[in-house]
Amino acid sequence: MAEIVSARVIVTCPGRNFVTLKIETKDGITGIGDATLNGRELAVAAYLNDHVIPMLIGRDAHRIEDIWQFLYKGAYWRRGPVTMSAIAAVDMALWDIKGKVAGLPLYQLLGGASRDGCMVYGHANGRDIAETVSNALAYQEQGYKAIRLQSGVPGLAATYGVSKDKYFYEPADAALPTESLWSTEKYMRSVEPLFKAARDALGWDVHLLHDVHHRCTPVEAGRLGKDIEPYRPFWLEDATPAENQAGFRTIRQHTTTPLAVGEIFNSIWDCKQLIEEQLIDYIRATVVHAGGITHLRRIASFADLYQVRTGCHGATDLSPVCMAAALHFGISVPNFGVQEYMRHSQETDAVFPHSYSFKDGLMHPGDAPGLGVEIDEKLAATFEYKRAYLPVARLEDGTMFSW
Ligand code: GCO
Ligand code: MG
Repeated sequence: MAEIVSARVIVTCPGRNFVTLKIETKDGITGIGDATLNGRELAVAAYLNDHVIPMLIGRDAHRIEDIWQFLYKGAYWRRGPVTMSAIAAVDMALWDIKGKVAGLPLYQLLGGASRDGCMVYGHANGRDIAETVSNALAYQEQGYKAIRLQSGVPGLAATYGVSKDKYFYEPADAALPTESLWSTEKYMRSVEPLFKAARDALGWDVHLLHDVHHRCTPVEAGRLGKDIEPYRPFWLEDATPAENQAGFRTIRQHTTTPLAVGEIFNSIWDCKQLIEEQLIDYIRATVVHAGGITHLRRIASFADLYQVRTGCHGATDLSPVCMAAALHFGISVPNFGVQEYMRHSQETDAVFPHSYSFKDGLMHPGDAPGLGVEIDEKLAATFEYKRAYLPVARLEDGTMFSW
């Protein structure tokens, strides 16, 4: 028995907001979990503080599955990003504790390494194709084997994925949502030339990815996938919103470009049909938003039956705690595909010292016991929470659209 004697929520903003749960056992062993839900951070903090922490005290930290089931079934209100992020934070912290008690890095408890490291993809973006391609070349020089390409669209003032800063793309940039204008027609004309220019400059020995960020209809996505097929993309991400899972049938009928989806999914039920009907190739659900390591492993096992591989979301709003958890998960599951790696700012890395590392395009979680990441609480306390929202998009006639 490793009795839980305390649990608390730490909110910090080292350049951006993060919510972290820290659980402590009677023997003084601590574990941490990421609970960050971009733009809705304090809802998860309140869910944990007001409704989860009182139920954790006195429980056995080793009973990870039982606590997961207790929090999921016991809430009566199932699923949803707030609930599932809170459960994920508890789950990560408990796996961290179990690893520390065992004296083993978490991936050893998950079956050991299935590969040398996790292939990650970096973000190359620019105001135009030339700038994006030159950034992509810089990633290639740093050893990245997979690179995501996002470029400004001629005729649109701003678009998803194009940063104001060369290295760090941080979309949650204002205390109230900024608005941008969107045109699918202008966008669709810009993607094929981007891939052509990238293949010409980078060659064929590097994986190229692209994120549509939910902005096409299924038939538009089918056309887009077909347009870039000659450049053999690794994946087309979030081609259309996925609430209607059957919508992906249309995309599949029109293109062999591999499809990835799921960064906003919270549960295996959000991707059941997509996986079962083999409508996607990569599932992007994450440790923090999809119920922790316990639930993400369930999703991965299910996906493996249908030759769907993992491709976890790894933007800057997922903290280094989530990144560590994703790498332990990724290095151990049989059907790993790729891991997104956007890199955190130096301030964030200082608040969350960690053992994971990047080398030759792969990342390794390191061999520190547990997750291999800690939180420097003193430093964290110097960065006060600052409300920050993601932008919204409207069509050129003012109609509200998907961002
Ligand atoms: C990605 C994502 C992010 C999200 C962001 C929202 O593929 O990395 O689409 O950029 O928009 O994480 O919080
Ligand atoms: Mg995305």
